Amino acid sequence: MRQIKNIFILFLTLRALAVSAGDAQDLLQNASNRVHQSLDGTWQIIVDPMETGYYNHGWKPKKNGYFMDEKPKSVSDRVEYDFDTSDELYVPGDWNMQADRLYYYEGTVWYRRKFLITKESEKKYHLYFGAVNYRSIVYLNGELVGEHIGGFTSFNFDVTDLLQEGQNTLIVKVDNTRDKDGVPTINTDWWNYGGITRSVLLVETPQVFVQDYSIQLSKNNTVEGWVKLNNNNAGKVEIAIEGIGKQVVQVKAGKASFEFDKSPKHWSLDDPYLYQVTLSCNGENIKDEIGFKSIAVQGQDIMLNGESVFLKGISIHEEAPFGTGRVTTREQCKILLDWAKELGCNYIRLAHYPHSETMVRMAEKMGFLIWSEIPVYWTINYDNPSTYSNAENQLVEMITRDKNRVGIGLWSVANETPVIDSRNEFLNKLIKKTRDLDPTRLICAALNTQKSKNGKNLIDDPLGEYVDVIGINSYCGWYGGTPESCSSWEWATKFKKPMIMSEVGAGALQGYHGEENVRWTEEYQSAVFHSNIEMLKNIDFLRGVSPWILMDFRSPRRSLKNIQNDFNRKGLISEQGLKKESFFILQNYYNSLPNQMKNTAK
Ligand code: GCB
Repeated sequence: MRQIKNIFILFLTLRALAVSAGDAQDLLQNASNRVHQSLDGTWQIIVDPMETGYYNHGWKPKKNGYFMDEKPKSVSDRVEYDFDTSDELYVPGDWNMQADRLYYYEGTVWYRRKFLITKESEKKYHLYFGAVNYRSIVYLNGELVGEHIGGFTSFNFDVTDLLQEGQNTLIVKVDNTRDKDGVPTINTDWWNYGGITRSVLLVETPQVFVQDYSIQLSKNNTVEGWVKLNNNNAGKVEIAIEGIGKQVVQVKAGKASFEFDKSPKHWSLDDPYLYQVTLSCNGENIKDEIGFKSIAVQGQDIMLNGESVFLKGISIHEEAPFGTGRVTTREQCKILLDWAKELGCNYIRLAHYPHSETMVRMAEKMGFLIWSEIPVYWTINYDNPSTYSNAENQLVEMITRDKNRVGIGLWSVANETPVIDSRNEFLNKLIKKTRDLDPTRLICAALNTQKSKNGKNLIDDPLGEYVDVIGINSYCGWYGGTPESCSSWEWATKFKKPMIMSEVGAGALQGYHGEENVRWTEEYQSAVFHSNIEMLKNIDFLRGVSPWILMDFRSPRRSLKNIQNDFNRKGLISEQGLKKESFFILQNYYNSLPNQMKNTAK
């Protein structure tokens, strides 16, 4: 009897371990191209500013919080919430734009989605979230699945054991409360859109499956890569690249490398060629489109496929056209990227956090080189080790998801951060981590400058030593100096490295006209662009520009009534899609420049 009891206790312990909450598991590579059920659509929601669904009156976590999705068992039973009769929100989407009462809301919203499944015993099931801002706790059928922090990266959980045949109830607690120790911190110049902002998928794989893979150009101009199976499993993976070849890789202890001894056609800005790739393992066929390029720095040049390039770019927030909040559809990505093409860009800076996989994939297919960054922005807490872990985790998640995206040329670790020891150390560590994870791309950060004694803008931030490419944000004519003064601004650098002017710009209300010296007019913005372009022409180590910004975007810091109305107005295009004069000024500048630069490297 005692033995049976012990076995029972052991069983309970093992079960508890198996379903215990944890951080998200290793990212499932290329989730949306695997067999899946979409959980997008209408979800039931409960807005919970007091965290009543989570804590009791003594602020202790409840055992029977909203995640239990309880129903009264009799008419006299007391259950003070009911998802069935509650409001609804669409997923993917931010909540701010879907309900007036949630416009400025920061706090917790509980999301519930019921779904049916026919469970197959030989399959594994993974719950995949494209992004949830900012903190999420996930429950399936009343059990805790896991948690995730960070608003712009993808994560997933293995839910095979918790999934039930037939009906399942998925509940996600989403909390976008700003946090001084968070990444980003409480202070940003963008809207803190809350919610399940990207798609949710229930992905099915075999028991032994391809967790992750990397396929890219080797130093010898061949195709090389590795493939990783879940849980250090062994197995065979067939890798087929149309036009290159096919091979079966025997994976012994989780991970195996491979090489195709053939030189692929290169992806380039003018011909963004992608190969059709299929990875097959235990009956699963994963389709991908992968391109091959080389990118390096030589002196003050950025070398793409061995040739020096000038990056004609624009900064973009993940903000949907027509004032509708976060980008959630392919069509919205297409509108933004078509505008960038029309502007004459060959490069985009996806600010200030990782954008969706859809955006990155579409951009590389259209021939844009991409700068992708994590929200280490302004004054995050550089002294707090857990802030560091959070930033590093977001970096790892960004690189893990996008390492096969040939369009990505630059990983940025930070934007406009103060030059202090703790920050130098923090960012240095992030740079080292980036290099370990991906030695094939360039590392950069957007920095500020200071005036030197002779009045030049001096690039001397100690971080310049560690990055490959120096990004500089400079707002001559807006935050300092008159528009006319910019053309005579001179630049000097302590580093023999390429520089990208990662931001430059001025605000204007589309359709507001007046004299050049009148703030907020299109004429003022145009004057700033004209004189800054003259300034840029004189910086001999300049290898790229991404002015701020393609389209006006929502920011709670921008409250000037009738002009800003909660929008940062530095867009070249209004949020309603109307182009300002400065769009055409930049377009003229870009049209006058070739993609290729004379190679000035010594
Ligand atoms: C900056 C920031 C960007 C802001 C911009 C502005 O330097 O990097 O996030 O939105 O200035 O408009 O002030």
